[in-house]
Amino acid sequence: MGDWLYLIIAIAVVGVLTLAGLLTSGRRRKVEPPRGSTEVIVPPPTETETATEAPPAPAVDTAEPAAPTLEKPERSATRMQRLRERLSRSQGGLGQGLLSLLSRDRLDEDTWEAIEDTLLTADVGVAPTQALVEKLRTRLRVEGGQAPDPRTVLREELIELVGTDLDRRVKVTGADGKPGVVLVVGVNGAGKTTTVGKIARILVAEDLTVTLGAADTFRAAAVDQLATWGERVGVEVVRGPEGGDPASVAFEAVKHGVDNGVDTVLVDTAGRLQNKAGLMDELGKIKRVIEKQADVTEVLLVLDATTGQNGLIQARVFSEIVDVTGIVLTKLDGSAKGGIVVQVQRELGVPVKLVGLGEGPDDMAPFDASAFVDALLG
Ligand SMILES: Nc1nc2c(ncn2[C@@H]2O[C@H](COP(=O)(O)OP(=O)(O)OP(=O)(O)O)[C@@H](O)[C@H]2O)c(=O)[nH]1
Ligand SMILES: [Mg+2]
Repeated sequence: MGDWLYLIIAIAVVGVLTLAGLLTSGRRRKVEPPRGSTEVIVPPPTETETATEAPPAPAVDTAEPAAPTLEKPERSATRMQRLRERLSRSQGGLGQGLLSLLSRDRLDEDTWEAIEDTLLTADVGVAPTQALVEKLRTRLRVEGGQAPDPRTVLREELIELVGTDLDRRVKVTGADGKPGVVLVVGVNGAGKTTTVGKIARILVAEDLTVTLGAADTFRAAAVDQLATWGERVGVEVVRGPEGGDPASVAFEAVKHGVDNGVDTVLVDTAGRLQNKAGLMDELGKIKRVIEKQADVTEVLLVLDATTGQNGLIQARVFSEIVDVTGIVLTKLDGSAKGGIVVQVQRELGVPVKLVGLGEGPDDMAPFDASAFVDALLG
C-alpha cells in the first residue's frame, strides 16, 4: 500500500514538473501572443538572462541551443572609406576611361564621341550624357591662357550631375514618441531582405532600437532569412504564417514597435511584379494598415544596379504604386554601370540614399555624391 502511494506521488510530481517545463519553454519562445497567428521571435537570451531564468534543467533536454554572442555591427562613418576600394574597383573603368580621353592633347570629335559612348555604357542615360558632354566641352575649351585641369573639371561636373543638394538622410525616427517606419519595396532578388538586415545593423550600431516586420509571407525561407539577420544583432522579428496576410504582419510589427517604444520598425515586403494590380493592392494595404499605428517615414525602393534599363522600368512601376522617398542601389560592387545613380534619380525624382557594395553584413553605406565620384576617379 505504502509503495503504491509513493509511486502515485512520484508520477504526480513528474507530471507537474513536465507541465511546468512545457509552460516555461513555451513562454520563453513567445512574448505576448499577438492577434492572429503573428509571432514575435525573441532574440536569444543573453548570458545574464540565461542565468536568472534557467528552467529546472531536465536531464534529457540537452537540445537547448546555446545563446550565440551578438555581433557588433560597424558604425556607418567608417563604412564608405572601407567600401571605397570596392566601388572604385567596379566603377574604375568609367572614371579612368573618361579621364584618359579628356587628357588627350587634342579633344577632337572622335574623342568626344568616345566620351559619350563611355557615359552611355555606364548607364548615365542619354539626356544627362549630352548635358554633361556639353558642359565639359565648354569648360575644357582652351581659350588663350592655360588649359584647365581635366580631372578637376570632370570631378566638379560629375558631382554636380549626381547632385549635392538632395536630402539623402533616411528618416528612421518618428514623431510624438512613435517609431519611424521604413517600408522596403522592390522586385524579386533586388536585395530587399538583405537591405533590411543591413539597415538594422546600421541602426543598432547607432544605439537605436529596432523591430523587423517579415511581411514577405510568400516564402517561408524569406521569413527565416530575415529572422537570421535579426538574431545576429539581437533585433526582434515579427512574423506571420506562410501564405498569411502581409498587411497583418506589417500591422503587428508596427504595433509591437509602438507598444515597446522602439525607435524604428523596418518592414520587408515581397517583390513579385507579375501582376501590377495585385502588387498595388498589397502595398497599398500594407501602407494603410501601418498608418493606423504610425506614419510611414520612409519608403525605400531597392534597385539592383546590375539590371540596367530593365531595373529602371521596374523602378518606375513601383514609384507609380507607392510614394518612394529614397532609393537603395544594391550590387554596385558587381556592376560597372554606376551611371544608373544619375538616371534613376532623374527618372524617379528621388535621391539614392544608400548603396549596397557586397554580400557582407556591413557592406552598405550611406550614399554621398563626392565620395562616389572620388571612387569613380580613383
Ligand atoms: N554583391 C552583392 N550582392 C548583394 C547585395 N545586396 C544583396 N545581394 C545579394 O542578392 C541576393 C538577393 O538578395 P535578397 O535580399 O534576398 O533579395 P530580395 O529582394 O529580398 O529577394 P526576394 O525576397 O526574393 O524578392 C542575395 O544573394 C544577396 O546576398 C550587394 O550590395 N552586393
Ligand atoms: Mg526578400
